[in-house]
Amino acid sequence: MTVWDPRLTGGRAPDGPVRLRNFVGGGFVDGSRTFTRRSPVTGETIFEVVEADEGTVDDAVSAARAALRGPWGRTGERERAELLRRIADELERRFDDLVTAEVADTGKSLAQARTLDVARGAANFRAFADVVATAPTESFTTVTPTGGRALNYALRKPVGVVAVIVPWNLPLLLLTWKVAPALACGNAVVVKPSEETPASATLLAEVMAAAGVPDGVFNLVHGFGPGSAGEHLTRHPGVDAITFTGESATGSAIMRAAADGVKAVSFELGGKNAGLVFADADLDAAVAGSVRSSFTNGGQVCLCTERIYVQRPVYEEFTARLAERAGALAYGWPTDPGTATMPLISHTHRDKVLGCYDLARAEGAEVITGGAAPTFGDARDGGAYVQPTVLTGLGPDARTNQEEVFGPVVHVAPFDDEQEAFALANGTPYGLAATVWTRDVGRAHRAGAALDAGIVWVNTWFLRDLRTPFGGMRASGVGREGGVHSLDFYSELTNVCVDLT
Ligand code: NAD
Ligand code: 6OD
Repeated sequence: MTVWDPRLTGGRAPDGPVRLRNFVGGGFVDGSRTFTRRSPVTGETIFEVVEADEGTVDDAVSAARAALRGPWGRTGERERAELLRRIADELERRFDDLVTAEVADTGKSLAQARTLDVARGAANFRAFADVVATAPTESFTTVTPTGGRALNYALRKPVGVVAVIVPWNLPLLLLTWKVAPALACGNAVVVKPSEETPASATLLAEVMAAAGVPDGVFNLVHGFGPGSAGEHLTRHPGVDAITFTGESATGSAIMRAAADGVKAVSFELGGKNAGLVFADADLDAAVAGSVRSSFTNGGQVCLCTERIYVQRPVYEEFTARLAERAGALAYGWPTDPGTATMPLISHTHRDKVLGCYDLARAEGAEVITGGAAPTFGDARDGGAYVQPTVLTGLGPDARTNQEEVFGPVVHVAPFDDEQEAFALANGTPYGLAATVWTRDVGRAHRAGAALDAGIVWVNTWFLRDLRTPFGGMRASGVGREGGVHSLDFYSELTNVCVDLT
């Protein structure tokens, strides 16, 4: 794949759109049907992507099944851990190309693509190499009815062909977060990246081939969800398990498709995450942390806080300081050092987010900063930018405080005591992440117990240890991945019971 440098081209592909193809059975395959992808920075068409039809998806699943029947199906944990480390090495060798692809796909800053997205790609492979090489399995000695002894031990086996379906917000990070443990456990994968972000996944296929991943173990199909590659994959009888990150409504559709084949599912879904700022908090840290938690990646992280509740004595000061910092976030080209904002992923998503700003106003919100689309006077006016926005004045049941926006917007409201704060945080159908700012260590632990969220961060946000359980409760997901929890999803366990008498 040709990678081009947005620093030299102002976000445009120099020789017209780059063609991205599917990767099946160890090689790239073309096709007759294509779709295009526009740059979120300028609106230029930058990629022409070959859409996988039903036949291509079928070929990918067959290639994966064939790989499982071959030598790959007989590899041990240590051999697979070595392969994962070689993938991480190769990913680091292609680091700059992957950064370029990620920036082209999403419009995020080069600095973020380097330090978060692509760095985590390599880290994911190394982390699961360590996990699989060291994870113990259970064993028990059991007394038999005749007073003898039996030995029980659990064997981990691959689940089989795993479909990996991921969204557009952190494309390489989220894809490798699932591919790494799937391969660590000896599965073969068919991955479908978002139609919005096809480039870094295509480069990952090159990385896999160069690292020596056997043909058919990693397959890539491009396309959309319903009626396209996503649905063909989830309904395919040769797929054994589906791991999915994306919207809660899409999770429901995939669960229905998975029901027919009784396929295992792991879902990381949407959120409407709360931040709680107590009066005893370090306010400088709470303001800086809340700017990160609300506006990182243009607010397009499932873990972002879209609702902040602040204890009344510090509510006015916190809100004013947050709004000032949000209004001062630096616009710039993705390649400029210091760029702190980014376009939304697409013009469609920009229109949805601007619609949410209008809804908030219609519900009676006060817009403290932002609330519209910026203008630049250059090619970025063709892009998908919106202003970082801080709102106040709405009750907890307003749609603005209940529905995920997935953009750079946060609503701030006051509370009086801890019980009220915990109830407000828990007051949506979601349960992904919560962030608490306090100096009271007892309260920190009470928050961990009281908040209905898969992750509770105290005095920090998005601090990740890849060995920990990650996922959401209620409408935010099904199951947990991370560390040995990933091994649990990506393996089948056979308990072997041997009577030693
Ligand atoms: P989305 O659900 O629209 O799409 C995600 C993926 O699913 C894409 O590859 C898409 O093509 C595919 N898809 C869509 N419909 C499908 C169908 N019927 N069958 C099979 N595949 C289908 O999500 P998005 O807009 O790409 O991403 C944003 C959403 O993802 C937000 O809701 C966000 O909160 C969520 N998200 C959650 C996490 C998490 O870890 N909990 C992480 C990142 C993003
Ligand atoms: O850090 C991770 O492992 C992870 N899955 C992050 C998800 C971010 C959501 O946008």
